[in-house]
Amino acid sequence: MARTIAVLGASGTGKSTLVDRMCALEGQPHPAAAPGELRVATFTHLDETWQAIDTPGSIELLHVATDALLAADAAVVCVAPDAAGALLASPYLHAVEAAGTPAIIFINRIDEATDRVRDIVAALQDYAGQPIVLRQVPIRDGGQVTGAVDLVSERAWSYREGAPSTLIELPAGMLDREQEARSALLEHLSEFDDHLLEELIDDKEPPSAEVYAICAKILAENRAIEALIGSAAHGNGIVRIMKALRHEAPPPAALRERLQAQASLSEPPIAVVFASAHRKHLGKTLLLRALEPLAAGRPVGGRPAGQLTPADPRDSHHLDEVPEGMIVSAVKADHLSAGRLATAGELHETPAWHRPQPPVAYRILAPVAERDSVKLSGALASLAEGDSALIVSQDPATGGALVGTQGPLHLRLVRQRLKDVFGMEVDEVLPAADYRETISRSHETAYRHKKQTGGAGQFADVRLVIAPGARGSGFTFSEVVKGGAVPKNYIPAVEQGAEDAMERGPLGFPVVDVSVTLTDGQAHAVDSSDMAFRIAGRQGTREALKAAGPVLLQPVCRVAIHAPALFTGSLGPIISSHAGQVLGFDTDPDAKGWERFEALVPGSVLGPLANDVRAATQGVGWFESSFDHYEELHGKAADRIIQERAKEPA
Ligand SMILES: Nc1nc2c(ncn2[C@@H]2O[C@H](COP(=O)(O)OP(=O)(O)OP(=O)(O)O)[C@@H](O)[C@H]2O)c(=O)[nH]1
Ligand SMILES: [Mg+2]
Repeated sequence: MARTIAVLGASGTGKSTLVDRMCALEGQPHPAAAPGELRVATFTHLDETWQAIDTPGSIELLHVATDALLAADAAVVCVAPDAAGALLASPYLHAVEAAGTPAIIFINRIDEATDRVRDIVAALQDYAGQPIVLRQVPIRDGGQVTGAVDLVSERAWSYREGAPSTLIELPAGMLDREQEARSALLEHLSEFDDHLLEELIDDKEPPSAEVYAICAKILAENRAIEALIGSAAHGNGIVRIMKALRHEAPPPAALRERLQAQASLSEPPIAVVFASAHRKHLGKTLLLRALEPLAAGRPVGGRPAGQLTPADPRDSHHLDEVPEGMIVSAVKADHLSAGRLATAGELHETPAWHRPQPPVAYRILAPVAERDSVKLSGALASLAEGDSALIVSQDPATGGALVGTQGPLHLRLVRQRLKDVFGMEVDEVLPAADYRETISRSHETAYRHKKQTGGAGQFADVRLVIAPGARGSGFTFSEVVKGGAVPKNYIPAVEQGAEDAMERGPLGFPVVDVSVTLTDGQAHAVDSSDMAFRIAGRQGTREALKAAGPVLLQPVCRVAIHAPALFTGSLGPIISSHAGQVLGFDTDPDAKGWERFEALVPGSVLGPLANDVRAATQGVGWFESSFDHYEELHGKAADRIIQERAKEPA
């Protein structure tokens, strides 16, 4: 039974180094990571098989970290050894909490620590729903951390470069500090265990075995997060964290039950498909984790799971049977896709916590080479299959391929994959905001369409009144024609013509909130036709629109910015600088230590706003936006948009 850990945390906190070191404990080689993708490293430790999923740290790739959580029995959250770094750890603490994954915090780079470990833990606690219990304290010599004391066993260890630590006497002068930290740990733990509480009240020393058992229980039940310290680069604290995982990480059955409950499945899933990559020459390769033994030919989600090989891309030997807990890659499994839970017979959606944040940046992509234009949407669709945060659609205004990403780094990765896998280079364009136009006053117009070319002529005559409608009313049409001046059967054609004119108004944008009334007209017994009346309706409406004081409408969006509470104060001025209106803020129910800040902003500023929010929140803030209403835009800003639009082809 192979257990799996997901290693996540902010960029540069040493996740990859930690995974490499874990593999190195028993001298096992590890595969290299592809940029932006998760890496599965398999290694043994004391006769047990482990799989570590190394994830990229950029906040724009948070969705890759949550993919890993789909397949993880436990998570290791790597954090920097300074209290200020807690902020950057917060998205990962929230992700782990939402997923319900038992977690251990690894305070890495302890060789560089300047802050006290308890201050780091206190800072992290601001963002963690569960209590964080510190299991080790550093031994310092001068400014340097030279080892760690285990607060359960009360043993002191001296670090050695790239080698397991050696047991030493607890340094003189450390006893008080160690005792204080141990009391804090026991007090924390006693909240979860009545027997321990009684022992503490009676002033009895609890045996280490009992304390270890409580630690294992609270991790498995996900009631607290333990914090360990170490230095991945120097190989310190690696054995210690493996020891904690070995004793405390739950078996795959716990993940199976958790996913079943979260996704409300009537039977337990037998596998989870948590990632996919499109590889040149190989096609779609999926990573799936067996949550039950998969005997040869056993269907996964209705059909056999294709050709299975070990997760390590360098090992291509074919697997007939897959033991419980093992991660494998599957090729030629066309019925499967990433982000699915499989029972034997069916495929199901993953739980809600696995949904990525909405895109923060939109671009229209166009292939550089003409011949690629038909291939682009297919290529993007297959990339989106393995990238839950890549949202692909068609730009309604231009028909181009509109991609929504988590930011510039994510977009760059998408472009790189288009190039590497599909050999396609693309240009990117910022999509225009979705402007509209309307009219500011009523106008009456008469229009006669008359043509005499050769045989049959064309004749239609209409009198139209157009008037501004209420905001949100769109286009309405009515008629008050008396005495059949325009025969009934031609009236739908006039309406159609008027509607045609709404597609692009005199300012160049779709027209909304206008009512058109047909009041009178004339028909000709021979030359009138639906087509003639449609043309008259269209041209008449166009002329009327021009004369009715057209005004530009800009979309106004409601945004909910999610950011650490610390930064909420700086969001108000940002909203004002974009001509937005603050609606208010509240604590974020899904993210401890964060707030949800609501505002109305013009749709045209969503792009710059995304950058400003990132810049003001050390990169971790994000927002959701939805269209709210249209409002009139006048003056220079409007003129500029209208002039830009006039340059584009109709
Ligand atoms: N001093 C010190 N440096 C470390 C330690 N662990 C990792 N590093 C260094 O920190 C840098 C980043 O380490 P990585 O392991 O690549 O960090 P990561 O978390 O995988 O980063 P991303 O994959 O970019 O998210 C490397 O130069 C490491 O050598 C440590 O314990 N002490
Ligand atoms: Mg890394």
